[in-house]
Amino acid sequence: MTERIVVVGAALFDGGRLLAARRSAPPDLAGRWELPGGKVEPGERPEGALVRELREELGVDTEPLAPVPGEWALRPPYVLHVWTARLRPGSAAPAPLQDHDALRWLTPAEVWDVDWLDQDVPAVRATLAQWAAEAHGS
Ligand code: DCM
Repeated sequence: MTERIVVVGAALFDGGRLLAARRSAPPDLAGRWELPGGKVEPGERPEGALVRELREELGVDTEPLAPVPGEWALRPPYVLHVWTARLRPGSAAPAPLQDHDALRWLTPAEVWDVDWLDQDVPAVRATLAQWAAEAHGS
């Protein structure tokens, strides 16, 4: 049996908005939007991978907050997990340094305005459910 490899995506929140990143590569994913992140390396914790990937791809300093319950299938052997995160005080603003060519901070009303990767859609939906629950104090 092939080992599964976790890709961790960030639900990065700032000022009540969620960051979406448009992929510039590979060609089959280019132009579609994702929760930015990447593969967890052997021996690495998912939240460590998240901080590393966001620094590499977006130049930001982030604090992981909590996992969003769920696991979503990507192309085998990859599966997608999501963690909420926020910018640490003093972090630079995110910039599309690697893998992306556009970024958007989405209000709750704007979340479905972007063309998310198919596999990110259920993950974004789960993130929104958690976001709504937090907003209502539960
Ligand atoms: N991926 C995805 N959704 C995300 C993040 C990544 O479907 N939110 C996929 C794209 C790649 C793989 O995971 O096939 C690894 O991502 P990366 O190339 O960013 O390391």
